[in-house]
Amino acid sequence: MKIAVVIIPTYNEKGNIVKTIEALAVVFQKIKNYQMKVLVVDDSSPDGTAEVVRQLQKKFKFLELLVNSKKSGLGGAYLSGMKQAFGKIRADLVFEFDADLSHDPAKIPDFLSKIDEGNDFVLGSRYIAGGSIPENWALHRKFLSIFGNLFINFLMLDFSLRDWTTGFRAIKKKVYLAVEAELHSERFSGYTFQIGFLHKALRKGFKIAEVPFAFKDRVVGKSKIGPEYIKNTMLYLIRVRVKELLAMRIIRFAMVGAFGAIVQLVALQLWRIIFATEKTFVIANFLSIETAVISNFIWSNFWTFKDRKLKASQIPLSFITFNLSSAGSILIQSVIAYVTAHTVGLVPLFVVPTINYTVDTGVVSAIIGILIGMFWNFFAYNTFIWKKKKVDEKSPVTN
Ligand SMILES: Nc1nc2c(ncn2[C@@H]2O[C@H](COP(=O)(O)OP(=O)(O)OP(=O)(O)O)[C@@H](O)[C@H]2O)c(=O)[nH]1
Ligand SMILES: [Mg+2]
Repeated sequence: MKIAVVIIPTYNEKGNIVKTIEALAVVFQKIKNYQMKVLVVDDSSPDGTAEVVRQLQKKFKFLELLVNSKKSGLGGAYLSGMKQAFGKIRADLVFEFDADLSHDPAKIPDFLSKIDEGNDFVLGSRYIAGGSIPENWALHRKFLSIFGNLFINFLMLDFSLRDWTTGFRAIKKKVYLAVEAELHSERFSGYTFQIGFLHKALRKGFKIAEVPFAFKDRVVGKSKIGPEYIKNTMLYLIRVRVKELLAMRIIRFAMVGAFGAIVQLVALQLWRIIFATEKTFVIANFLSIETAVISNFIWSNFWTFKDRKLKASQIPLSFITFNLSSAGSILIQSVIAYVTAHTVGLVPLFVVPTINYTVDTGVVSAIIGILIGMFWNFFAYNTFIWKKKKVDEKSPVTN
């Protein structure tokens, strides 16, 4: 029979742990297709939680205890607990479960069903139909909880999961094995462990499902969660998101392009100091474009296409091609501007009310021109300048 271990990290939960274990025992009796166990991971709680658990072990044979000599936060407790559960206890599956009765043990069979349906990871969710947060929570706490999770949905551009921060979870061994190897290299202090673990599992393509449950407020004992939790979770997510976006060539390309536009504007002001007259303005304009082109070329070579960096000997010819490609982009934009001006002309489309700004076909044609010009450039860079290396097909790119 498959073994499922409910891991309960505890720190000063003397007043809760008995009720929690008893409630789990009741649910375990109804589960027939898994051998259920509990592993309490206590960080030597000063209140003597471990001693209470030792007493309970006499009554409940499914109960195991792991005592860590020092407090290492929620992440540390779960890592040591999972190591023991998947190792010595030979679990196929673990649950993450709080000691404070916030998580409804009666939902455990629903998690198991989801696992049996082929999911690798199941989240107890407060934000899907059937789930809830305590009604008595203060408005600001409800607001933070709901919008915090919505914010994560938008940040990740992923709406398939609604409760990213839940601490009620079921995790298959293969997810643990895949994620754990990476967890050690990053210092997941305390509660960041939860969001980090989920994010990595998601990126590795595991099947993740949600089960609704009604979160209950702890009645006894103190919450260990502080305001730094929200900060750390958000910082972690923003950091990985920026990293993920910058790993995309097209994003780096767009950023270099946007920076080039700024370079061009600033350069124009500078060149105009030298070429100030109406006649020489053309020179200032040309030089500002060339300044931006040089900046774009350097950034593209050392950042956007850093994995296909040019050899010194290739640079002169590539730079000429780069200039031709940029000229092509300007040509495309000019043609689109010319064609729209001579067909539809400057037709007002709508007025932005508060600032009384008229959007006309000229603006639209400029935007379309820039976009097509960008597509052309990206295509040209990839095809003529920073060509995909032949060896890429055999060995993966390392940047
Ligand atoms: N072993 C161990 N357990 C911890 C540690 N920090 C928290 N826990 C346990 O982790 C579980 C969740 O902690 P809570 O403080 O209840 O945090 P929460 O449930 O997210 O927040 P609340 O809504 O305040 O209950 C509880 O069972 C805690 O006892 C720790 O450093 N070590
Ligand atoms: Mg709690």
